Amino acid sequence: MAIRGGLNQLQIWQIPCTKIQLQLQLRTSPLKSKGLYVFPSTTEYRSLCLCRQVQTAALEIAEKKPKHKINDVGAFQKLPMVMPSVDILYSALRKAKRVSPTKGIANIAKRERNRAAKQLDALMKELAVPLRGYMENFPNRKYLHPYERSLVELTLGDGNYEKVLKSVDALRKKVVSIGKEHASLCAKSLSKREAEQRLNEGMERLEEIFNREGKAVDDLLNVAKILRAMPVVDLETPTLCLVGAPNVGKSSLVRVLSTGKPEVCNYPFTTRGILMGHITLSYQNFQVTDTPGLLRRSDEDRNNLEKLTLAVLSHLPTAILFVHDLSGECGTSPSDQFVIYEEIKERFSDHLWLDVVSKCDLLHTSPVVFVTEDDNAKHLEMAKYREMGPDGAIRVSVKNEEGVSELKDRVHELLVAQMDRITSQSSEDNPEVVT
Ligand SMILES: Nc1nc2c(ncn2[C@@H]2O[C@H](COP(=O)(O)OP(=O)(O)OP(=O)(O)O)[C@@H](O)[C@H]2O)c(=O)[nH]1
Ligand SMILES: [Mg+2]
Repeated sequence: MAIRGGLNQLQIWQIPCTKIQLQLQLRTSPLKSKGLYVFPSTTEYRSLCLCRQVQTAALEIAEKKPKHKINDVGAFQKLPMVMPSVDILYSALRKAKRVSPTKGIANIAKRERNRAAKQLDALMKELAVPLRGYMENFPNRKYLHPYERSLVELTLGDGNYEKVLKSVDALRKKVVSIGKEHASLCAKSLSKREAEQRLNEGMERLEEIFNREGKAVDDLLNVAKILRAMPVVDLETPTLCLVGAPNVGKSSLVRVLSTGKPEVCNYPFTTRGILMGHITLSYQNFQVTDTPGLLRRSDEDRNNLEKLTLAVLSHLPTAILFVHDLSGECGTSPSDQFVIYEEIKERFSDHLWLDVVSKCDLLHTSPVVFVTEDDNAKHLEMAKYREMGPDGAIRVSVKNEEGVSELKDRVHELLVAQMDRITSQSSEDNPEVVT
């Protein structure tokens, strides 16, 4: 928009420039009475130079405005509907064949070549216009909200979004160039028969290229489907994000706390994406997100599921409910969970935080003996963690409902505090809105 604004300003500034130039020409030119265009003399260039300066100044003003606004979340819900490539092709062929020649051409050959050129032109446009629409309406990844930018990268694979859009644009360009080439051949035909032949050739070539490369459009349709299915997040609504190692019971807790019904299974990485649930407490709405589990490893070794979790924590204003499983059931030792916990806590120290020790029904009966336990981790804090979890952690079981009611109360308090944060943040961002 800023670029367009800049161009408009330039155009406005150019009007006096052209007028000055023309007036000078009319005053000085010996040819003025003949109404011929005369190139301005050197002195007259001064006015042009003046205009250039003005233009530059105008451009600078325009450039000071940000060229693109980083969008809020929700871009995926605004993606255009993509038609399957076969539908585009058949609809285009049907419409093109219905195009009739310009009225009033008596000569048969002329009428036929007019019809052929018009039909090919129509086919080319019917194929290219939807593709151009997609190119214009699928957002550039760099102007997406950082959270959605990460989703594009992590769910589609790095660079795939751009790759698909590029293929669609390449197809559009081919359609335009082939369509124009054949429409022009039709227009040059010398007989009715030749015009018909050229028309058939052109249609066949366009059909062939669309059949061969239309997969790009179908890929784009899939991309849109995947992105549209991403959970909708409202940045103004407080969000609770459940984090922890795989298989510790995060999804089970999401089911207990919210409307979200994520899959629960006894194996790691059951949760393979970001899932949203909602809670209504005292007439207030809150969001809950379930995330894939995090393992003890460096960022370079993390899989895309773990990266999704980190993207949520990095880019969304969430409160964290960190889930610790000390029962030895989940597959990640308590000492490894402690390391993950310390790392995440340090990294996201500005987030509101609550700790939960899950599966406490198992803790009474089964002592924690875990084969991958680190023998060197004997210091007090670790020993305490293995017994109790972090200080202040709530012990919960979704099996016998122990601690669930306390957890709900604490989650409510946490989300109310998160709401206060969001409100004060938005009043800092828009001081004039506060009365
Ligand atoms: N005994 C007992 N088992 C539980 C409890 N909570 C969850 N489980 C079991 O733990 C296993 C993992 O639970 P999930 O909720 O899928 O764990 P998760 O952390 O979401 O797992 P991922 O999505 O794979 O990271 C399932 O078999 C659950 O039935 C609990 O309070 N007590
Ligand atoms: Mg899960």
